[in-house]
Amino acid sequence: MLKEKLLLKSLGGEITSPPPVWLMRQAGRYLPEYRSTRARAGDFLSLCYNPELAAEVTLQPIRRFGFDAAIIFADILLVPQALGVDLRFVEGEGPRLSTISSRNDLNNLKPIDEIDSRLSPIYDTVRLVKSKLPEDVALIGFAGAPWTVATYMIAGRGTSNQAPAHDLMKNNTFVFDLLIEKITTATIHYLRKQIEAGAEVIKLFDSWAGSLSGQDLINYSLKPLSKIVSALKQSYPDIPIIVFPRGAGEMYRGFAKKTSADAIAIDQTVPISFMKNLQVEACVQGNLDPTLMVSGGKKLVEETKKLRDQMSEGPYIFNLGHGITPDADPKNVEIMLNTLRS
Ligand code: 1CP
Repeated sequence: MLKEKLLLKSLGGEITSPPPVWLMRQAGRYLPEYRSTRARAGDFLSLCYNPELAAEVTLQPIRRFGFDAAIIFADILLVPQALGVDLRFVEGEGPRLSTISSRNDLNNLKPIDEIDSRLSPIYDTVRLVKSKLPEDVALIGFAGAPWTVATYMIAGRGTSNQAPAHDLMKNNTFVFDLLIEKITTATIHYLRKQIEAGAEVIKLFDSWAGSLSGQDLINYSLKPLSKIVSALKQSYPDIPIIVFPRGAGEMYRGFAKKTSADAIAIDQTVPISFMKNLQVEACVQGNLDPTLMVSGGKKLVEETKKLRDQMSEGPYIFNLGHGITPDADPKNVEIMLNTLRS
């Protein structure tokens, strides 16, 4: 008989004790086994496009820690690359992309029906992981949200304030809107394929939502996310979706409902009392401070217990407020898990 997947229960609105737990960036440089597989692959992108090795690093944190979910090893910037953008990762610096600023740049992007020639290894990774995953562990597929992906396509790199994207939005709204539309369509296609390959949950990362305010947040975070959720729900009504408009602050309220997402992921700047209130509209995920995975100690145990206890009256998924960092200590992950599950 199939064991029940804790993550799917919470996403379905059930209250579970303990709550399901996984970590953003759970496959990553804080794990020696990841560093070793990445070295075998050569570089980060080669690892993403190698289904055997990408499946291996996806499964590493499951074997070591017994998380309730695995998240496919890939990156949000693979979609721009599939659309024809040049992409490389500079060691110690981050991503570098060819930029989009004009109608002509947009016209040079590939049509949606050509993106799978680049993305098909990711679907193979999904299939491979699915075939090897313990039966009580859920498989999460993901993509970047259109606004966040656009910030990288416009600036050509990660930026602290997303100024180039804001400039294009103001000075050439026509091109900006078309870019958002193009990414939205590509993302729907990409996520459908992940689901067909075996993804059981989808997460949408709007990592830079916090730099949008007022009507811009509605137009460029909420609306594209709603469009993606609604397209996926139309074809796959039973696949739960987690949205993460990081840094949305007060605007987290109503976000799950307005996008029709099943769960809302919350960053570490939001107080627990506010998070609790969101459990009436959806399942809530978050929001332990990732720095506690570096510093550990009494505070890690206290904050873990606080989240577990205070969030226990509604559907909840334990996670960090953002990705685990390369300087995190795997021992602290174990301390957190023992605290949560004791
Ligand atoms: O050196 C390395 O090995 C590369 C580090 C790394 C990793 C492990 C990058 C480069 N991406 C990833 C994997 C990754 N990225 C996953 C895999 C699944 C997991 O969580 O284990 C996921 C979900 C992402 C998503 C992602 N990539 C986001 C959204 C989430 C977030 O962190 O806000 C973003 C913004 C990216 C872009 C990106 N990829 C990598 C870097 C260094 C960055 C940030 C660039 C920047 O803004 O400077």
